[in-house]
Amino acid sequence: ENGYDLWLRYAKLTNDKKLAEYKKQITSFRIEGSSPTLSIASDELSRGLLGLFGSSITQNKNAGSKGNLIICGRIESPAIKQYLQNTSASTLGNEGYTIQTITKDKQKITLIAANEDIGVLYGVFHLLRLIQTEQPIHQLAVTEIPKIKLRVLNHWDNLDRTVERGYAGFSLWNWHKLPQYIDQRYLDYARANASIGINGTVLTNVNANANILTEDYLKKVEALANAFRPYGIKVYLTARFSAPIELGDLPTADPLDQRVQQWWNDKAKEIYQRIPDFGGFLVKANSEGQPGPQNYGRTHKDGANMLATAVEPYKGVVIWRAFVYDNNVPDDRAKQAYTEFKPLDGTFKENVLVQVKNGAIDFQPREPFHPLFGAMPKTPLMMEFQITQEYLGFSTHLVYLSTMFKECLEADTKTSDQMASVARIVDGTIDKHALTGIAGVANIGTDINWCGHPFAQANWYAFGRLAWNHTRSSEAIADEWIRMTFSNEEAVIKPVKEVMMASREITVNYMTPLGLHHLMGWSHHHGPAPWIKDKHRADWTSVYYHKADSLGIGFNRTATGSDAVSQYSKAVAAKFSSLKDCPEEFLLWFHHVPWDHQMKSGRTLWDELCHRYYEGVDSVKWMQENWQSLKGKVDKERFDEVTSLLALQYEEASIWRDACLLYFQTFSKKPIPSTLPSPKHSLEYYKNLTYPYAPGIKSEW
Ligand code: BDP
Repeated sequence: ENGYDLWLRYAKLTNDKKLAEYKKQITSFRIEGSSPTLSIASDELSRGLLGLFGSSITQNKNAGSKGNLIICGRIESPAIKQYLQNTSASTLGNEGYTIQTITKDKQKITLIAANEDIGVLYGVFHLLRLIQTEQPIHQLAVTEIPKIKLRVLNHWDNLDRTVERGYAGFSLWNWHKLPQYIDQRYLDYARANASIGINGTVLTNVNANANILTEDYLKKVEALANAFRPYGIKVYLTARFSAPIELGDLPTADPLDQRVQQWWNDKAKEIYQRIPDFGGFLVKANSEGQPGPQNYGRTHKDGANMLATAVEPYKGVVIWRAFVYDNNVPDDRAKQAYTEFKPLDGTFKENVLVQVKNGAIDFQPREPFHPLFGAMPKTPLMMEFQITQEYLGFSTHLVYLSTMFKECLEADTKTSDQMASVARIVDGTIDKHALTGIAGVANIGTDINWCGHPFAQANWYAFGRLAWNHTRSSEAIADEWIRMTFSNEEAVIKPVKEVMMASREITVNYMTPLGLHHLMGWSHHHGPAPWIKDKHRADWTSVYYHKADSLGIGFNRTATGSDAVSQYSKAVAAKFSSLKDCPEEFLLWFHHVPWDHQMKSGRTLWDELCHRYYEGVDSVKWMQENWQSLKGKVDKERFDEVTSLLALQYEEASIWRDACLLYFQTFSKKPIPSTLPSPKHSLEYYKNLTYPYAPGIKSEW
C-alpha cells in the first residue's frame, strides 16, 4: 500500500453479506460496441469487480445472455435502446450518462448508457464507486450530467521537469523519452482523472516557455494527447505571449500586428494538424514579469482575442488569466484584477474564458471570494483553485481543501435577484453561458503516491468531484474518498472524516487566523515570515498585508482605506465594510482593528489572536490522536507515513504560531494570556530559521 492506486484500489470487500448481494446482482457484463474508450470501460469493470469481489466475472460477448448482468454502451445501440424508451438522450449531452436497473423476465440488468463512449466510461466508474463504497445497487435510477463544461487540471510543469510550487516530485511528463515511450503513468494518470470526470489538462507552467510550441515538443505533446484521448482528456498548452519573437524571429509580439496574428494562426494550424481536438491556450500575461499585450500598449482583450481568432476554426478556446497585479500601480493589489478586467466585459470573443483565482490575492489559506465573480456577466469566468498546497503546508500538512473550495463556491455574490453564488456564476446558470470552466492547479508529480501526502490525494479527488457537481457536500466527498482509499469500516471513516472536515480551519488558525494573509516566507512560501519588508516589491512583503502597528493590525479595505470593498455588490460591500457585521474570519482582511477591540468571544483582538493560534496547534494534536485510533485498522505503511507527517505538521504549526505571535507582540506590547503556554524560543530564533530544502522554490517572491 504505497498509495499508487489512489482511490482506485478495488480492495476485496470485507462485508461478506454485502459482497454476497453484489455477486448475486452482477454475474457478468457486456459491452455494446467497440472503441478504445469502451475497451477501457471493459478493462475497468473486469479489474474493478475482480478486485472487489475477489473472483473474476465473465464478459459476455453475445446478446441474450442469461443471469444478472451489466450492459454498457451508447444509447443509440439497439441492444440498449430497447430498455430505455423513456430516457431522453438529448438531456445527457456529450458526457452525461444514466445507470438504470431493469428487471425483465426475472433477469436483472444494470444498464450504463450514454450518448458518447466517454459517458459510458464515466458511468462504469460511477457503478464501481457505488460498490467500492458499499452502496445499494439493486434499484438504480441515476442520471448524471456535469454542471461545468471544462474541468481542467493546470500543471505548473517546466520543461526541465521541475514543478513550480510542486511538492510531489518532478513532472510526470518525460519530455526526453517522448514521443516514443509512453510511460504507464500517463495512462494511470488519465484513468484517475477520468474516474472523477476531469476532461482537460494544461501540461505546462503558466510562467511559460515558448519552446513547448516548437515542432519537436509538439510531437511529444501529440503523443500525450493520443494517450489521453480515450480517457476523454483534452490537452491544452500555455502560450508565452512573446513566442512570435522568440520562435518566429519577429520584431514584436503586438497583437494588432498582422505578422504576429499570422504567426499565431499558423501555429494553431500546425497544432491542430497534429492534435485535432487540442483544447486551446492558457495564458498568463502582464503578470509577475510575463510578457503580454500591455507591452505594446494593448489590452488583455486584444491579446486574448488574437489567440481566440487563431484557435476558433478548430473550436479551441483561450483561457486568459485575470491574475494580474503590478507594484507600479499605486493601488491595493487586491483591487487590480477587477480594475483591469471589469471594463473589458463584453469585449472578448466567444471562445475566451477569463480564469479568476478564488480570491483576489493569491490562494491564501482563507480569502473572501474574488470580486470579479458577478462583475463580468458577459464573460465566462473560469474558476481557478489551487490544489497544490503552496500556502497550506506543502505536502507535509494534512489539509482537506474541499471545504475551502466549497466556501468560495457557495458564497453569495448578491449580484443578481436570484441567489448568485460563485458556483452559479461559474457554471453559467446566472448569466446563461454555455462555455463554462473550472481549473485546479495540480498537486501531482512523480512521487510514488502521486501527491506527496497520502491525504493530498483527497484534494485531487475532491476537485474532480466538485468540478463535475459543485452541489456535492465536502462531507459526502470525504466519505467516498475514505471508503475507497482506506476502508469501509465506520471505525475508520468517522475519525478520518472528522479530521479532514476540520483540517482546513485548523490550518487557517495556526497560519493566518481572522483574515490575516500573505505572512509566509520569501521565495519558498513554506514557513512563517510576517516580518518580510523592504524588498524591491512592496506587494511581495508581508508587512504590506498585515499592517501591524502600535494601534492594531489588518488591512483597511473599507471606504476610509483602499476601498476594495466597493468592488463587491452593495449588499456584500455593506457587510464587509461594517466592523460589526464583517464575519470574523475576514476581519483583518477588510479592517485595521485596534488591539483591544472586543471580539464576539468577549476577548480582545490580541487575546483572540493568541487563542486562535494556540487552538490551531492544539487541534493538530487532536488530529494526531484521532489518527492513532486507526492503528491496526488501516495498513501499516500508510498509517506510519501519516503518523510521521502529522508529527511534522505539529512541529511546523508550532513554529507558525510562535513566530507570528512573538512578532505581532512587538506591536501589541501585550502579554500572551497566562492560560496559554509561552513560545519555546525567541523571535530572533524564528527569524533565523531557513528552509533551503523546501521544494517548489522560486528565486524571487
Ligand atoms: C503564485 C505563485 C507563483 C505563480 C503565480 C501564478 O507563487 O509561483 O506563478 O501564483 O498563479 O501563487 O501565476
